Amino acid sequence: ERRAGYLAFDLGASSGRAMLGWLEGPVLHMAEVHRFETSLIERDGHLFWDVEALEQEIWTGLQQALAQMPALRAVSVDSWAVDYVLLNREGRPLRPPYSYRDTRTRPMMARAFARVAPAELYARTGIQLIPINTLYQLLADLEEDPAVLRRAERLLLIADYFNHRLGGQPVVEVSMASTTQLMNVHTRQWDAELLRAFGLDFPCWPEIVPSGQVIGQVRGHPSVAVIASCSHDTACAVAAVPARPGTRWAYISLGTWALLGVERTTPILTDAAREAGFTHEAGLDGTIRFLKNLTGLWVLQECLRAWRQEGPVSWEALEAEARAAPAERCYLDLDDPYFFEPGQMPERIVAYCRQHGLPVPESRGQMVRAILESLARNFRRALRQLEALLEAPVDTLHIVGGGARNRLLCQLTADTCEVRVVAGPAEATAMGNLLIQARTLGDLPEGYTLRDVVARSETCWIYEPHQKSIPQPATER
Ligand code: LRH
Repeated sequence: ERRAGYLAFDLGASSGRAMLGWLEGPVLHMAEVHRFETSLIERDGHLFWDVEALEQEIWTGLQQALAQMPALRAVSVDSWAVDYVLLNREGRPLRPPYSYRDTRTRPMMARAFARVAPAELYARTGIQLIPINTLYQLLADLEEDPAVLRRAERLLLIADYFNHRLGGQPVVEVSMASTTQLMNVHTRQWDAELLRAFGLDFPCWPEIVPSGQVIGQVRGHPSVAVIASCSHDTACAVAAVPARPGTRWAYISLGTWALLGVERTTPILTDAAREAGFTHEAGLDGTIRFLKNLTGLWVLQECLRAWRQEGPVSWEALEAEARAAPAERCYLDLDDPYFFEPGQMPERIVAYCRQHGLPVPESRGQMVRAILESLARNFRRALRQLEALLEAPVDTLHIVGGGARNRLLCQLTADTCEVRVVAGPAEATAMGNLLIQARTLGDLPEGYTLRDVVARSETCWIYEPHQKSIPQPATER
């Protein structure tokens, strides 16, 4: 039996987890108590999330957590951004929520810009103009099924919806709200003028609450608080970057997506920032996550998924093969919409190479190498753009999230970007979620910030550019 602690549900695009966390002095301990798939449903050519199944998994995870820790103090859900659930008066979904990978939003950016110029939209929201944003999804709803928006009592984003199902108020936490592209970057409230301009001024918009707020108690377990930590997974991950004061640091939160940027207190709402595709998402404590959304491990994950359908695949063996493969043979533009949809990824890569006159990877190892090198090159481009916008160089690049475990990618990133990489924690999102809960309840030890606790709790690894030796630990434990 464990002492009192917190439960984080971290919902990612391919899997969800329930992580228990508890503090011993300034050290956070964690244990995974439940893991499940976050499966997409394909119906009539469209992609939806199975929120009923996910909710079942969440209640199962809660039971497992309570069995191990009866004195559980709080729970909080974080998830990917932009997708939403429309609720009826009884609080049930009016339909399963669409996935942002659904193609229905493709024509919607052009439609939006006919009403509000991109420069104006960016000036108001600070959000990168990409088709996955809630705004463009809602415009698709308006065209296809306007009645559904009129009937909706409430719109909640994915993590906020599950916090509500657990017993929390039906609110949207600010880091998540910012990703809709309908929140004003200055006031951090819904932008009423934009809602009107797009014909989206329905009564379904919930209150926006700050990060780290108690929003209720778990149904059936009144001693367990429901906390809106940061509902947006990337905001939790950035909150848990173990950055040291005095360094000029940037981060990549590296999972299915790669979110590369810095933490700031003031926006950079220039044409240059908009044209370079930088976004201003809301972070913990009023910070701004000035970052760029890049394709992360998605293409690799899809290759692995395809290969695993043919038989068992060992990542260690693949990584070794990729290390041994010839360098810099082929660059894939992983942000090309061509790679955006799921399915047949290895075949699509081959077709892409043929189409672009690139040497076709001859083995899985070569394909992995091409993907990782292409990622590192995209990181370099984004990092140089970022440094130009900041008018200052970055000296430390933190890689957090699952990608921090990918040693070859960390080294290629250090080499290609010519920057020191500090890799870890791989569990940044869950750590951020858990520590925001702890802080909300006043449980962080005196004199320690959230980031201090992360740095004490995890061993991170340093990759210097072109280093030949094995990575060194960067720890303060
Ligand atoms: C990463 C993430 C990212 C969003 C995308 C939809 O999981 O939340 O920050 O842009 O998913």
